[in-house]
Amino acid sequence: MKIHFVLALLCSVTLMSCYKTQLSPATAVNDPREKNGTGQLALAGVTYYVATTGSDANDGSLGAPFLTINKALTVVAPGDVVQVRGGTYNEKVHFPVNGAKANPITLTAYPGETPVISGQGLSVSGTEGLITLDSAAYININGLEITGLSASSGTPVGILIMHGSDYIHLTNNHLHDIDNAGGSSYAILVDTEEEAIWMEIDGNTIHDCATGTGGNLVLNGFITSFSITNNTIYNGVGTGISATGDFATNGSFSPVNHGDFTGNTIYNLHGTDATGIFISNGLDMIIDRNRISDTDQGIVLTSVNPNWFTQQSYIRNNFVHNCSRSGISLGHPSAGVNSIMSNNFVVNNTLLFNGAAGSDAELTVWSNARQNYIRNNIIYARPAGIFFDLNPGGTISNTGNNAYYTIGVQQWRRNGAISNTLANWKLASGVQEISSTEGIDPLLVSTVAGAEDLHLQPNSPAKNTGSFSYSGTLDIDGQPRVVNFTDKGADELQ
Ligand SMILES: [Ca+2]
Ligand SMILES: [Ca+2]
Repeated sequence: MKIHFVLALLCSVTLMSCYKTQLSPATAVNDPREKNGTGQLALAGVTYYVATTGSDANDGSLGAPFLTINKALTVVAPGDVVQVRGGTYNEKVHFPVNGAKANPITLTAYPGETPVISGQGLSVSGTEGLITLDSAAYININGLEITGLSASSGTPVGILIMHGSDYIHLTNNHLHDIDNAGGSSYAILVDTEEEAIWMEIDGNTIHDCATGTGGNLVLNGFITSFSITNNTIYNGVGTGISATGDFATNGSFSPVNHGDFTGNTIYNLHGTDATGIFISNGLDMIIDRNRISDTDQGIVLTSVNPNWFTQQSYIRNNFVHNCSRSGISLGHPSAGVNSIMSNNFVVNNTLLFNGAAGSDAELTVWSNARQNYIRNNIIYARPAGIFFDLNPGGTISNTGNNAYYTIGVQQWRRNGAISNTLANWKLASGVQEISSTEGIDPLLVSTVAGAEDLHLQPNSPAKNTGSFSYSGTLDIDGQPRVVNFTDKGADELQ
């Protein structure tokens, strides 16, 4: 995964060089700071143990474990590991000591056991985490169950990361029931005005959080070079994964930048525009190989804050289906001219039966989204659905090799007017759509409600009819993206 992230960044560097004449601010991609030293377990270091049968007067050895996680974290030095035995720990956890390069501090489950950090009965004052990392560095948190922090006032958070914490790795944790239904809560919240670098959030499971106006996995602020990969988020309220730029402490506006959102599975989230993956004011974002279904919106790339524009991002190889609003949306309906977003790539996605709630389309481009590149997608609309909604001011620089299909009436929409044929759509919109098709069933494995499978049948006409274009190296399954010739959609037949 780490290699994949680096490859993705290299790919981004290559593409940036092609487009640098069209970009103005913040085109620097190479971070001069070192890129290693993240997450390696130290070869030497003390392992301390915590158990519900322990005592904080003990020495923290396996035979004489501590009682509380917080006690263990006060004795650790860089390179040390804290292993927590199974059972429930009813405490708010803080890290008073930082790790160091190649010597992180690791808090992890004892092998084969499930420690639960429970917020049951604990109070919440302001924005407060069950685990808090404040100005922390080189910390790994792995394999913990984190649950039961709820409040009707204040903002409960499962894992809270603040104030520019760097080299933080959250892996394989299980977070659930972090609730403030009438206010806001977060399973994981990164909220920082100081730059936070090299964060990894991988393999976590988040579910059944009533987050109100908060969200499940939310990054807000000046965050550079991060990866959010292979997480599963389901059954709850609020956006699945959100990343939003914000003002830095020096007063300049800072986009979330160089982020990798790969291999996440997100479903059954509702609330006010609960979105599978929502990115605003982002630079060099890769949204690759995610599976999103039954959320309000699928993937949104926008610039809500007019102080920065989202650019040079890739939405590719994703399955998105049964979202009540758009499957993929670029831009913002009420965005101003200062938030123009450009040079974004929507390639090799498979969209099915989105836009059920009203008039939203499978794919929507709003007025402030310019010079977008839309190729190789399978867009399979509901019988009354709309394939593509291109709003006034929105522009496309390159479209083609898309497959449009519905068993109902074909509908493309440009500035509110409907076209019913690909030829009329091209005339009305001015987009190219070279080698795009209409009315040819892409032969997905299943479009049956509740049993959707967006892979291709072996004889799909999508096979070998895409064109290689910024599609990445792997398909939705992690298989090679190109076999003979690129297939349309997120699945490559092997
Ligand atoms: Ca192929
Ligand atoms: Ca495949």
